[in-house]
Amino acid sequence: MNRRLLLAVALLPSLAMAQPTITIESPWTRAAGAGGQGAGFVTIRNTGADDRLLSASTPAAGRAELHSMTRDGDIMRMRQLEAIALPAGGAISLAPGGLHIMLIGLTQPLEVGGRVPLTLVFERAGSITIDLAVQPAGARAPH
Ligand SMILES: [Cu+2]
Repeated sequence: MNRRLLLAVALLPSLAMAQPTITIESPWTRAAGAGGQGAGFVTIRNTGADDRLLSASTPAAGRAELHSMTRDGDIMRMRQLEAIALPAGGAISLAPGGLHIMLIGLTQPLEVGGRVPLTLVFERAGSITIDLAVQPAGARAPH
């Protein structure tokens, strides 16, 4: 390996760190009472290599799980996922009726206009903490 190539390889990790590869857009949730359940919705844009969302956590709930929702006849079924794949250069929307972050055992009421911190853990990008904006109960979109 010549000297110039060696230098280029040595610089790669710092270049990779300089630019975040994951951005979170429109993070929101719905109003809910303490002790109940909530759902977090975000759009995740990945400008880097293939990545995966592995887990989520928030001080506002005892537990946060990655869920999918599918229609089975007249019944909507939720299923826990081990991870959500984020293809390179793609964007994944977590939205009502589909993928969401289930907030189980709310430790506080989620009040309209409030903000709920949520930490998302990615396989490559590491941890990212954002605030979910609380929308009225039954809202279908951030605004
Ligand atoms: Cu769910």
